[in-house]
Amino acid sequence: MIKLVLVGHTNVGKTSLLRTLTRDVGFGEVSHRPSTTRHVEGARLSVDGDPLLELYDTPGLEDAIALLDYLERLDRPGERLDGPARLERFLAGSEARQRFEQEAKVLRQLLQSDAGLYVIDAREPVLAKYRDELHVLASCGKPLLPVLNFVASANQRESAWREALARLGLHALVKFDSVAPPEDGERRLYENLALLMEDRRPALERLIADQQAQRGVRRQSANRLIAELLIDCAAGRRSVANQASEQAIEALRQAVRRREQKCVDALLRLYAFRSGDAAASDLPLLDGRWGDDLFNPETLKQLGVRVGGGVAAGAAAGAGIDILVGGVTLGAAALLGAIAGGAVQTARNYGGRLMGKLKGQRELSVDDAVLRLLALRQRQLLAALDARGHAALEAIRISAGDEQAWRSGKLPEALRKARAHPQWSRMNPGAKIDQAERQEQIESLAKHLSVAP
Ligand SMILES: Nc1nc2c(ncn2[C@@H]2O[C@H](COP(=O)(O)OP(=O)(O)OP(=O)(O)O)[C@@H](O)[C@H]2O)c(=O)[nH]1
Ligand SMILES: [Mg+2]
Repeated sequence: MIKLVLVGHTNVGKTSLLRTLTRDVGFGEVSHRPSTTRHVEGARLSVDGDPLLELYDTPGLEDAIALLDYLERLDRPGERLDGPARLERFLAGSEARQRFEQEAKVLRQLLQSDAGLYVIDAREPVLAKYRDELHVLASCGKPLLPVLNFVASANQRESAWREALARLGLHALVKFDSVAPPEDGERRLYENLALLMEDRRPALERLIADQQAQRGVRRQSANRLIAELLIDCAAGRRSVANQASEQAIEALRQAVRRREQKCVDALLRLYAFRSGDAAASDLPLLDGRWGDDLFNPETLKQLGVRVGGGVAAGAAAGAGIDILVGGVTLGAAALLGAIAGGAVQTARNYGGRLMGKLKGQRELSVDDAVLRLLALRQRQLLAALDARGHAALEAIRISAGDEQAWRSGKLPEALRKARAHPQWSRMNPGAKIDQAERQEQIESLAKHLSVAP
């Protein structure tokens, strides 16, 4: 097992980095105030039940200049101690329990570890206190890998830090913003560690491979969750008398809203984020919920979703479809599936006889435009979760991607099929969600979702 310790000045984001590396939003305490972490605390990463890596968070260093002064005066006349020997003397003395108590905790932990990650706030100038800090840490005789945090910030000073670190003999360095981590950030971090600890390379490579695999599995599961949402909504129906009441329309809308929320919650859980983490003001995702209503025509407009399509075509063919405002369609049962799916020809072939039989029995269903909107929103949420570090405290920010295919292109075949299979929707009474054909369509739609348009 590899023991790794996160060290550095106070408030540079050590606890934040640990949260992101362990995907644990609940680890320790993170705050903009200095000296938040007061004790050493660890977390463990395992692969297939084998513990591979232990990560330790430590209190931030505050007074390294005074500590370095003190250490340099520990040598007795005629004596020249090396770094670890001098630290040993320091840790055995009384100052390690008094004035330098916090610093002693950090140094003890580093001495017990295989390597240290020296976390840097890249926005800071390279001050004397940081150089002294590095000097003290380096005297532990353990490999140190500097990690530049806050590199997503506009006023970061990467080159100044690179130069200063090189002068101290530290040439390897990784950039890792723990709030917006780069996609290959963890891989690069562990690869750099493997260069510093050749004998630990196999374990580190296993960790890298496992994290890559997990990322793939997470994306796959996410696409399946979205596919299932879309199938449920495409197949969702509410039977009504010939005239749809406001109440029935609202009931269908509510069912769809609830179904979408279930998908949002499941995605947040899958990515190990809490819905509370998403609390914020002016964002589409409020408190883990979408603020813009799914059935507000303005929402469709904002996302550039085409309204009309299959349903309008059906209506033009005179097949007894009424388009109601706000994303709900009223049509004859059975016909609805075929028409909403765009198969106008099929609808015509039902002929007068069948139409007569269905008289008085009509159903509400959800418009294509709403399906498009659902797909776009969940895909945007997924992209945001994929790029989010577990140290992020701000609300999840959604940015609109291009996604022209979902805005106005042809909808995937699976959704057209689902239109004709009300029993595929969890939102309908008597749903048969275990049907093999439903599963097949969900898989095919998930695959469609996984290839970026
Ligand atoms: N924007 C941004 N903020 C960060 C990043 N890393 C940490 N923060 C913020 O910086 C502040 C300090 O983070 P902590 O993780 O508590 O820092 P620490 O080094 O553990 O601090 P102490 O325990 O007090 O020594 C918090 O407000 C974090 O949200 C980052 O990469 N980007
Ligand atoms: Mg901390």
